[in-house]
Amino acid sequence: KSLDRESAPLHTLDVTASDLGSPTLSSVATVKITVQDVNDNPPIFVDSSYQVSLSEDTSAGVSLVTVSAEDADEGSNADLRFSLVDDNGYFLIDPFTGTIRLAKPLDYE
Ligand SMILES: [Ca+2]
Ligand SMILES: [Ca+2]
Ligand SMILES: [Ca+2]
Repeated sequence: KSLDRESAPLHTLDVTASDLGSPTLSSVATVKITVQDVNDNPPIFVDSSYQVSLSEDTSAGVSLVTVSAEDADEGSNADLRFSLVDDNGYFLIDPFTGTIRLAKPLDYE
């Protein structure tokens, strides 16, 4: 059946060889099977939405919120970078930490 590294990264099989003599003689060997990762899981945000409220006199550079995501794969298949989808110039996101900062002053009006 199908393998899934995320649920079972290692399988161990014991294999017996038996002869047909009398008495029957046998021995056992162990086969260890390591399942290598493929990128079959997308990153999942810890929270699906975040809400921030700030006044228009907030200084540029202030940290507003830090988003966080997890990925069940391993190695580069789980190495995440954050970016803004609709970049209107007001906000910056740190690609490594997920911290969103105000890039320039806001104007409520
Ligand atoms: Ca999998
Ligand atoms: Ca992944
Ligand atoms: Ca995987």
